[in-house]
Amino acid sequence: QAFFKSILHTAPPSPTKRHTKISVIGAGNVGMAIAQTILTQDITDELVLVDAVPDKLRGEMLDLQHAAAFLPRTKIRASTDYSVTVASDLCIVTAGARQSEGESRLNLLQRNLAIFKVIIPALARYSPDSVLLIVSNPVDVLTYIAWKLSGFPSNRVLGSGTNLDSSRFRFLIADHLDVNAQDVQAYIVGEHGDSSVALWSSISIGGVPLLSFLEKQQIEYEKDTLENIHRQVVESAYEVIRLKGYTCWAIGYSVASLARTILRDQRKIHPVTVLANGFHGIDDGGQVFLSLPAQLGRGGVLGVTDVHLTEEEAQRLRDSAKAILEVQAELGI
Ligand code: 6V0
Repeated sequence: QAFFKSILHTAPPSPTKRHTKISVIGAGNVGMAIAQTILTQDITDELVLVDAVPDKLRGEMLDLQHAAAFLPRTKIRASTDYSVTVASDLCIVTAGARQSEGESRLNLLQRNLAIFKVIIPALARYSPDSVLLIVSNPVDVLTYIAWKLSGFPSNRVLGSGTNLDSSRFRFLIADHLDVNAQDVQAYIVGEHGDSSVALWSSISIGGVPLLSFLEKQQIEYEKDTLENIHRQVVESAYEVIRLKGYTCWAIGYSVASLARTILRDQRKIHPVTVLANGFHGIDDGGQVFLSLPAQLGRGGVLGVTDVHLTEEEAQRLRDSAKAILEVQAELGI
C-alpha cells in the first residue's frame, strides 16, 4: 500500500485536459445503444443519462457502471432532473413517444412536440453553449422544433438524419461489390427515411468513381440493381423493426461517430440534418431541416458541402422540403 501511495503522491499532476461531457436524453433502446458505443470508444470524460422513468434509468446506469473494469474511464451519472446535464458539450436527444397502433404520424409528432417542449428548453438552460444532436423521429421536423425551442444558432442544432441511411447504403454497395464498406464513399441526402435521395453520381470506391470501378472490374452496370440497393436502404429500418421490434446497433454506431467528430473536432463530413435553406433551390415557403453532407467539428456544423446534384435529385430534395414544410404548417410551428 505504501508503495502505491508513494507513486500517487509523487506522480506529476496530469496535464490539464478539457473535461468533456455528453448527455443522452432517453434511455430506451436507441439511447442505450448510443451510450454503450460512446463508452467503448472512449469519446468523453463524462456521460449523463436522463429519462422520465426513474427505476429503468437507475438500472441502466448501474448496469453500465458495473462494466467500468472493462472500459475506458468515463464518469457515468443519471437523473430524471435536467440539472445533471449542466455544462454538457453535446446533448443527444433520443426520447420520444412510441407510435401506438393505428396512430397517425402527425399525432405522434404532436406528442413528441409536447415532450420536446419540456426537454429542449431545459437542455438549453443548463448547457447554453452545447451542441444539440436530435435522433428522435421524425428527425427532420424534430430538429427544426429543437432549433426553434432552444434559440440556439443553427450551427449548434443538427439531426442524425441520413448518416444512418448512408451507412446502410455503403454496406449494401460494399456487399454487392465485395469490397470494404469503409472504402465506399456514398451519400444519401434529404429526408431521413422514405423520400431520401441517393446520390449515384458521386459514389466512389477507394477514390475510383463507381461507374469506372464497375468497368474496370468488368462488372456489368445495371441501373435496376443500383436502384434496388436504394430501395433496400429505405426498407431496411422497417425490416429490422418487423424482425426484432426496434433498431439500435447501427444508430448507436452512427450517432457515436457524430459525437466523436464533434467532440474531437475531427472536421469530417457526414450527411446530417441541417438548416437546408439556400441549398439546391430550397429557399421559399419557410425554414426547413434536411440532410446534406456537412462538415462537423467542435462548433457543431462548420459548413455544408456543395455536393453536385442532378436536376432530378435536386427536384426530389425540394419535394421533400415541401412535404416537411406542410407538416410544420399543420403543427402550427
Ligand atoms: P424507446 O425504447 O421507447 O425509448 C424512448 C425513451 O424515451 C424511453 O426510455 C422513455 O421513457 C423516454 N422518454 C419518453 N418521454 C420522455 C420525456 N418526456 N423525458 C425523458 N425521457 C422520455 O424508443 P427507442 O429508443 O427505440 O427510439 C427512440 C427514438 O429514436 C424514436 O423516436 C425512434 O423513432 C428514433 N430513432 C431514430 C433513428 C434515426 O435514424 N434518427 C433510428 C432509430 C430510432
